[in-house]
Amino acid sequence: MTRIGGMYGPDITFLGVARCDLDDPASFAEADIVIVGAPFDGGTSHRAGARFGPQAIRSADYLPHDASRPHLSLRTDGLKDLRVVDAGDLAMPSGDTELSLKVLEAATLKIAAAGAIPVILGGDHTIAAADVVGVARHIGWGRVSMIHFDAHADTGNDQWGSLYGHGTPMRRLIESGAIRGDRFLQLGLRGYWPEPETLDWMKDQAMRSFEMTEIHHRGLDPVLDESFAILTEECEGVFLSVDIDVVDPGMAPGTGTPEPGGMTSRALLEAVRRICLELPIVGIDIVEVSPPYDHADITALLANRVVLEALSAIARRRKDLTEHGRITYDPKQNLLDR
Ligand SMILES: [Mn+2]
Repeated sequence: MTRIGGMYGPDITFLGVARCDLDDPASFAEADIVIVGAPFDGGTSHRAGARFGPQAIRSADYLPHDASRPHLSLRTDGLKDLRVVDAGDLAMPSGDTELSLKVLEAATLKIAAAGAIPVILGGDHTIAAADVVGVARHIGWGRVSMIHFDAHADTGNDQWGSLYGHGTPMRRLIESGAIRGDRFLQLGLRGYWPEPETLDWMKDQAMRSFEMTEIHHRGLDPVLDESFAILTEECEGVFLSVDIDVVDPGMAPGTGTPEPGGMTSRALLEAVRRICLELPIVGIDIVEVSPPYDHADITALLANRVVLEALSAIARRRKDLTEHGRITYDPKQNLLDR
């Protein structure tokens, strides 16, 4: 698993953060966050292209790539207050799913075992069947809970006969016991899939899935409050999986299976901020950004900001807990008074 840099394109890091090499433990031994690209799109059921996601997410920005981003609201710098390194892309040939998933699982296990949080840039959602497993092998089997943003449940039994694909990872995670069904939260589901038989299976697992229409009528914060209580019970940490197609295609067009009627980009960023502030995050993936279908980098920019929002909030959580023993951030306070 020698560092290959970019599997597609130049060897750049996320907004200029330092490089690391997963074969050289010293290069990430002190890291808080290890970013890694998973440029795999062999599991897409419709339009491919997410293999180009990691590079687009790393570079989508208009400021210098100087490894510094002071957050206007949180008053932390996620790239400086935390020790963030980028391992480059993993060698994940889209024609060999099993090999690709094996490589990714080994990588996230290595990162978690080093005491860092892996942040995986996808790739299609197939990769969740591996990146979460690597983290669960370290934290504890069934001891990691999941908060999953997506238009689709991704709980299919198989995809055209294949057990692995971007429509099936969540079923694999629950079947294996890596994540308990009753600690598996989904937000943003909508549209015309899956079929009732799969919804019955989800119910049997005691999953909690918030349809987009429930979020629309109840509001995001009550739904997050309800989710947080479940996520922290009998679990050591929380994995955050963000499929960019949870956001409305009008605000995230660059994706393989767009579904109208989604969240706004603002709502997603607010949710990611609260999750990373209030919960003990042990892993993050951001998937399904497909640059060939993007326009003006809209989708890649949003994914880049999801990563920054998460890191800024994790930095604020650590600072607040160290200095005050509790979260002191108040989103209603004016930025100049914080
Ligand atoms: Mn998905």
